[in-house]
Amino acid sequence: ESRKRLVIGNWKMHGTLAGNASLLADLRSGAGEAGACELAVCAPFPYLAQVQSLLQGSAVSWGAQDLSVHEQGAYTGEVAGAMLNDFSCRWVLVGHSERRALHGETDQLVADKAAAALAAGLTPVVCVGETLAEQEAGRTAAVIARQLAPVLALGAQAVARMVLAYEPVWAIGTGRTATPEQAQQVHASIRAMLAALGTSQVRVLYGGSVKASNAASLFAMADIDGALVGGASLVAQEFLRIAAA
Ligand code: G2H
Repeated sequence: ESRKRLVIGNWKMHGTLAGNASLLADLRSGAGEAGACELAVCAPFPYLAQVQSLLQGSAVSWGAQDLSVHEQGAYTGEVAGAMLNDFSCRWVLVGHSERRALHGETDQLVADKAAAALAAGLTPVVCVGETLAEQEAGRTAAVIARQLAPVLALGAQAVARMVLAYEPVWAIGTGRTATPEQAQQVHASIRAMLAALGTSQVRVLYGGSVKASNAASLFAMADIDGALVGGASLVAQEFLRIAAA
């Protein structure tokens, strides 16, 4: 009945073969401490084979940070969902604010990528969040609703197989975290949209400067089902402490 906690690390464009090997070994051996929480890492494409070989059979699952909306073809530089499947990815982030802001991804493209992920048998982690200017203008709820509209339009059956992540852009990598109450308010509004669709079991993660020191107070909120963790996921003990929270 209740939604299982989920903590996903987003390595972003960080890592080396040697550094990953020690991080992954520490996660592998420490993952037992995660308890009732599911744990996963989303690594850069070139490292997926390494992640697969070092995490296989452990309590930690893995995924990618983006995928192409296309199945295959003349799309230089793109990576298809089926390719992620070849490396046993379970998850794929879509619509991270850095993709939206730096790569011009639109709400519709993000929804199309979520659909492409589902078609490939992957679980999309659909990220939404408002900028500082939008928040200050009191437009948070409207922005989240606009970003989610084409995703929810995919229908209840599709949405039921997704994970959502709320990441206020002003809290990403800035050290500024939304207060638990601020985050909870947005999560509750997302939860209401999901309930209207009849998908109450979808997990909604919080992201934006989550650390071991603030994770417990965020996870205490009724509608926060876990976290999408950037910077703090690059340090094994910090990441494991977030999961333990
Ligand atoms: C938000 C988050 C991970 P950080 O982008 O997706 O990053 O925890 O570094 O703020």
